[in-house]
Amino acid sequence: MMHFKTIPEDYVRKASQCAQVALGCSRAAHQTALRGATVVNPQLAALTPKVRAFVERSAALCQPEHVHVCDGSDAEAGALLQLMQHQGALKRLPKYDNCWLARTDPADVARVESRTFICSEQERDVVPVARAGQKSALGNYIAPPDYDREVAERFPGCMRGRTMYVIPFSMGPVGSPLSKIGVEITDSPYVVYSMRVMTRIGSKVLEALRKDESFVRCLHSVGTGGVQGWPCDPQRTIILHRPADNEIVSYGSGYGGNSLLGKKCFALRLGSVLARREGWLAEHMLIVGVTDPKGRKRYIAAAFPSACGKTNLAMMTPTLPGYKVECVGDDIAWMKFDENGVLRAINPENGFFGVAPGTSEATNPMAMATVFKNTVFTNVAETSDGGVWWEGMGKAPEGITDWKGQPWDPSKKTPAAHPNSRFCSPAEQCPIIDENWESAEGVPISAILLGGRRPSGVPLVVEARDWQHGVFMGAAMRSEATAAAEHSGKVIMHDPFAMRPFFGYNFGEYLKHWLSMQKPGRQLPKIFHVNWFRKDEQGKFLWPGFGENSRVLDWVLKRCENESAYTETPLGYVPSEGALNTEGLGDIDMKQLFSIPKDFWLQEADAIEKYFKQEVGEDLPKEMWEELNKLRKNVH
Ligand code: SAT
Ligand code: MN
Repeated sequence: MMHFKTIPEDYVRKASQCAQVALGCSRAAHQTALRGATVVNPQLAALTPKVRAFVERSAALCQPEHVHVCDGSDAEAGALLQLMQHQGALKRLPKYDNCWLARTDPADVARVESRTFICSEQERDVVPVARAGQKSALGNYIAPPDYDREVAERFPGCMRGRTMYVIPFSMGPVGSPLSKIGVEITDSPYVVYSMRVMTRIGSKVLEALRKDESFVRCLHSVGTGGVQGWPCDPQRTIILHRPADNEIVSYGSGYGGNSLLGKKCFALRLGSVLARREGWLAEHMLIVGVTDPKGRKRYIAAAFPSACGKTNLAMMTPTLPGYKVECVGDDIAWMKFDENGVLRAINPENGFFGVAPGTSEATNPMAMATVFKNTVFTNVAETSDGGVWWEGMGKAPEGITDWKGQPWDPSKKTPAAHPNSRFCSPAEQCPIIDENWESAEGVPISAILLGGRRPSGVPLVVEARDWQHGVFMGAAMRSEATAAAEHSGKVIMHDPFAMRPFFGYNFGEYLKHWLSMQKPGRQLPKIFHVNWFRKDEQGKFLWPGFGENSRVLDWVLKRCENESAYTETPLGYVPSEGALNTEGLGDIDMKQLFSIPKDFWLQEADAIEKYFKQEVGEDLPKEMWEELNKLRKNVH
């Protein structure tokens, strides 16, 4: 069932006649759909009836000139690149192997949370009761008639003169019991190419659909407007989710999470709803494998908000001797307890859509070894020899062109690369990609880290006393705003479980779902809160971070085996003196790094209380009040 109800019947009839022309056209016409490219496109007849119905209905609505079903082949990718070069959407970067630069419309540079909505019959399905009828910080509700109206106001005829691409994609390895399938329809070749990197697409997915017909319908159009090479419609951008019908509709933006609908829209917003229904967890978490000097390998999942160093931790080069870190994923984890009670995780993605600025040989050498082939860079700066540059990469060479395509003047203090500029690279290129990263059953998780950017008051690492306390730590997470969304300034925002922009349903219910994971026979991972970003009074970071974070992982993993000493504090367990290996680190003010200022924490408890009351109210599980009371009592 589709939800374009409010479109007048005669419109749909006319549109379908027109779409019939596109859909019924000959094989030869399909071959020319990529304008001059020699691509043999799978027949539309190869689509399952449900996919075909979705395609026909979308074509009727959007009226594209051509329909192209993506097979995922290299020839197809080559043709897309050729087409985008021709359109001025991509520029080759001759310094590297098969690397490309996209410059967006300056108004389309990040996720737009204020224009992102979840639709359901009842508002309370989406937003906690305390926010009924008001703006909520934990999700935007849209009623079904409004959803239909927003679609009807934007989509009719929006693909006129364009090719409509049909991308069958799998989140997770094709065929894994933990994986899910989607079909994204889009008029953006940039989206097709990026989806090819970020997910598994094409004929093998259609094949899997013949065995199990269910899929998430994703309809996307960049809309009409924008600048040369980057069509978009920032004034009317909207991102809509209808979990009950497995449907995502996005209009007006070509950027990241707004348009690559497998990522935040499917894997997190719809994913969290599916996970709750089916008894698993869809989380904004990286996954890493850590091997200790004794050769023991454990996996850790970690939730940090966007642009807080997930990619850096996921690809860390440990400074502690004898340690090895391998990467399973850098952004999203789908996790489920298996029949032995072990929590198993897959990375549903196939690539990295990482923040470029700050990435360097010093901070993330493995990312640097990953991104200079087969990569699309978006909104980074360009060097005169056809390479890329961004803030934090090292000394700026002469003759840089900034992300807007203008000669860059370093004295003007405007950044050369946009702070949310990104690389989009295949995960398999990462030199330390884990051997089990595509394992169908997922990797076993020993510990879960939670964290954010907290310049003051929050210690380097704290272990939760138990599962319930860990869930409270997640609920109480806060972090400084970053450039990944439209928020500005350095405000400290509540960001529970780093999921604030990604909840697909009522946050109170989400917490209950997490609490319900505790069942007899399950090996619950230990939960820790970490903060690499604490500063001293002069604004200098107290902890070196990056590869030195392996020292924290060392303590964490030893705690998982009860091998290292801890001290109880009002916040939870911290390393006892000497238990955190700081050998060779030089001058670190451990006292300040682990201090728990009473005034700060009383204020923090007040802020959490206010947030819980205002945003969640009656939907908050009572266990969270218990934990908040404990925190207050402990701090006093
Ligand atoms: O634009 S994305 O949502 O893909 C990136 C992020 O915010 O993590
Ligand atoms: Mn993310």
